[in-house]
Amino acid sequence: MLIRRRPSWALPESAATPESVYLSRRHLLGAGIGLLAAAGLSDGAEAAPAAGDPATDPTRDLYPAKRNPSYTLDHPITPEEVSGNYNNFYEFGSDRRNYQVADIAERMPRRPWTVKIDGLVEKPREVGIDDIIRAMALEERLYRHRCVEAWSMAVPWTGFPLKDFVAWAQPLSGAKYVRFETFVNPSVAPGQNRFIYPWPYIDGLTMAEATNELAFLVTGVYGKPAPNQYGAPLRLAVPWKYGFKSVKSIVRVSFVEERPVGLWEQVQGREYGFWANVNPAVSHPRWSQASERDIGTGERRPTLIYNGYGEQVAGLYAGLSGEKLFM
Ligand SMILES: Nc1nc2c(c(=O)[nH]1)N[C@H]1C(S)=C(S)[C@@H](COP(=O)(O)O)O[C@H]1N2
Ligand SMILES: [Mo]
Repeated sequence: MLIRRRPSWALPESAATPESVYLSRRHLLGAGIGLLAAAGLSDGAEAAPAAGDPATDPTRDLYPAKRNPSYTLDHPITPEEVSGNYNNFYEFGSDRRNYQVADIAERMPRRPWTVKIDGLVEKPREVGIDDIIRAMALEERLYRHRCVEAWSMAVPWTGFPLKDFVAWAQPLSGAKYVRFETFVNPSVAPGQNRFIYPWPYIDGLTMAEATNELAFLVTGVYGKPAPNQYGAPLRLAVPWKYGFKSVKSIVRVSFVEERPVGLWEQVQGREYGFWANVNPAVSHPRWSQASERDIGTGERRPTLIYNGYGEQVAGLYAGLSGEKLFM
């Protein structure tokens, strides 16, 4: 079982490291270009990357948010230069390393950005992302993340509980699932020109899962607005499930009666199901899920049931034994 509610003095040193230490050389260079652009010293060539620069995020005054001490870790936070260069975000390509995804994602404009709230709700509407973020109380949580490909990381997300957003959206009683949808814009997301994938990226949760205290909507990471590769300006974090459930760059949240079929379930339903809860005892058809490689430390460690969050979420699945809960 994951050690929770540790006193703050027991946090690993990296958890208390100021943001400046996380800034990689590349990020410092990026900031320099941003300053030049702001001062009018550069030509138009720099304009495109600046559109995706989190340093210009209109909500940056809200960071860093206060850390919620209920969510801690028993191993070190993954350094930003590692997690920010190891990103599954197929809209921007499938080569997650060497800043392939990060560099392409940086071209995505962060504003204007709206989120459509529709389906079984009191009043369907389309809301500007800044209005949503400012309506919510931001907090920081240290969460583990376990990809179905057997790698893991631990990151300080900033955001707000999904259940607060659900309450704000005012779903009707007939709503059984929440469906999340990513933007479609092949002109900035070259992966969306690959027609083997049924864009947009979608996935979903039951209402009970969405209103569990662990389900989190992320707006920032490492104490600042999230860089695009993490799924700015709004992504999910459902840490007890395999990473593909954590939909990035959300533009639409729908409350529905029917179970959504996610992109990966559509592509390969035999390997990726709706529930996708982490379980070391249930292998992927092509590999074991018994252990995972920590991308920060490089260590291999045993995978935990519900990724260590069983105490909070196991009760959600009582009485669902007929379902494929772990794939
Ligand atoms: N829209 C979208 N969301 C996505 C993905 C994606 O390709 N597109 N990949 C998923 C997978 S497989 C993982 S492991 C996580 C990766 O999040 P990270 O880059 O913050 O580690 O995002 C998830 N959300
Ligand atoms: Mo993943």
